[in-house]
Amino acid sequence: MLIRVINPNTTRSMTEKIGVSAQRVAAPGTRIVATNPDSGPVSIESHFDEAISAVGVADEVRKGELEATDAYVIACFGDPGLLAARELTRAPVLGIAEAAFHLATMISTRFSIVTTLSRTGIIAEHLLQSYGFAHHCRRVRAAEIPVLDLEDDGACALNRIVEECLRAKAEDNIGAIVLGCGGMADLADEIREAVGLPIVEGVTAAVKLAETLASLKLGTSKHGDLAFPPPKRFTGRFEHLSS
Ligand code: 5HY
Repeated sequence: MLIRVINPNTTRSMTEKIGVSAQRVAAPGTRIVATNPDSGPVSIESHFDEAISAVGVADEVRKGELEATDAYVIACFGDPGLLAARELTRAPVLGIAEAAFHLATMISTRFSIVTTLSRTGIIAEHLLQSYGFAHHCRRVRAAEIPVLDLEDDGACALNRIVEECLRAKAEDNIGAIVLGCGGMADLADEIREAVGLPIVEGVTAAVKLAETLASLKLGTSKHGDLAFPPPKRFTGRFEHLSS
């Protein structure tokens, strides 16, 4: 099975780290290809970053379709371009936020999210509402760390995340915590150790759900709104998308 794990920002070191975490939990016989768009934001920390990164996600899915990809994972906690990506393929496409929400509600009645910046917390709140998980989530918290601090060992991002998780454990009356950034993919074990609560990490959650869907031959429905986009001409810098 071939799973293309797409990091929607363009920071290669974060893509590699996400790829290692994904391959570590993948079943024998599952090959992970971790990619990121050539063009776009080095980190996604605003609605604007999200909007631009969604085009990069679509480009990566189009490339994946030339390689007989069995499933896709969008490894950014805003699930940027998820529905558009589903239109472009018959394969299942998992967003790490959606995947984490599903698993968190199977192991706890209430969870909290710990993301990077409070500024992007609203994006997670919008997803909770649109996916129907808002009533399962107590709080969307932020460690107030820029995304790229996760790439800088000196930035003590881990300590900030653990502190916020311990505050959630003490104050939110929850049974689990969802990590709110793809760049936290390699931190789940250390955080679980330090906090003593189930920690749901989206990249690994999405890889296992992608394997499950693909092995059950459950792909993206092409009946209705996720059918392939109607062929049309695109102009200017998007002319290459014409079909
Ligand atoms: C992510 N940004 O998962 C989001 C996290 C966030 O570049 N990868 C990013 O803070 O919204």
